[in-house]
Amino acid sequence: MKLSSRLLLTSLCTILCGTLALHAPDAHAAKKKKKKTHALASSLRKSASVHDNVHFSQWKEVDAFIDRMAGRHGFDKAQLTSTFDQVRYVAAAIQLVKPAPPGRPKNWQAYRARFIEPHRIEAGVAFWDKYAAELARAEQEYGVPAEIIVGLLGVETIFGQNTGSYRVMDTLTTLAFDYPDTPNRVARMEFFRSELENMLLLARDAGLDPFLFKGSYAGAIGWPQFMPDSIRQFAVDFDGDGRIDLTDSAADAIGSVAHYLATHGWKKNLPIAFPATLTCGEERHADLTAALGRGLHASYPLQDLKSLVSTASSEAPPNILYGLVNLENGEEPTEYWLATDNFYAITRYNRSYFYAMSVFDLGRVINAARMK
Ligand SMILES: [Ca+2]
Repeated sequence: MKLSSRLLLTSLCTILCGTLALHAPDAHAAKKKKKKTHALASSLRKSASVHDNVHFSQWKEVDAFIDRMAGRHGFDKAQLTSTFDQVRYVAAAIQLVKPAPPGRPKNWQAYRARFIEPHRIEAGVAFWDKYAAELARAEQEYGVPAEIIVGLLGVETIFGQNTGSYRVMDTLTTLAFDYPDTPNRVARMEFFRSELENMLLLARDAGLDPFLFKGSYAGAIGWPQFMPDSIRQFAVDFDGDGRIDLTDSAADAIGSVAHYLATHGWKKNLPIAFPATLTCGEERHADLTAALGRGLHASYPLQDLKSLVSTASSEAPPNILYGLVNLENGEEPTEYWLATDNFYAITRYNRSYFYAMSVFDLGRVINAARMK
């Protein structure tokens, strides 16, 4: 949802905990990491204090933004200036959007281990049991299976456990006007300004104080971590209480995720992905690279991929289109999958194969645990 980039979508806690978990088998490494985490927290605190005196309302670009909000949407300039007087600079957001240092190879199994783990699976079973009726109704209305909605809400926030505690006005304003110096800085600032605009419109339409909205360091809100623009466009009132609340209503979160996927290409009853085995040799390297580089959509008849990969599963229907997905595992062999447009619909939530596969996988694992 444009979530794409946001969609970092993971709270600071998830990231830190996930990183720690990766090092858990080695007590020494874990201890070292813990020290490092404390050092990071301490440096974030320090840099936060450096910026305690930031007054966004005095920034020229913020002033221009206020003018635009007044001209475009009829906001009162004095009122909006007073709103930006209360915005606090979030140094942690700046640190967390910086790209990871290069060098570490992609590793699907390590990524998977952060999300397909006992705590999340147990929480998923309880969530599914509690909201079985809402999940069934969402599946009925939007064609998105409960398994996928459950997998997605589990990956995003462990079913509402990690929705983020930053004031969205603070993080969005910080990122919109002081994004760090990266190659895509201009585009990212434009993105966050647009989300800030949507945040203010969302609050005004709901008759709420914009500072009441809490979210991740990147401004993603509630159980499904929707950005303000996605809330305005795709969130639904699924419990029928007359308002949309993605933070306190699991039903609204369930309906909104299903509606989002349905409007981003999800097709009812279409399968999602099938494991595949590479069968071609080095001589087909160029064809393999071309197939992997086709983009986030299914464009090959099954027959066309048969010279590159085989699928053990006889279930892959021959009459639909597929894309070829690779999940790299560091030094270990890469996993290959045949993906349908429903797999790619999940990437519209977050443009990452790892992300989409973890949603698919977590949903399946929770479903299996529930059947036991
Ligand atoms: Ca509602």
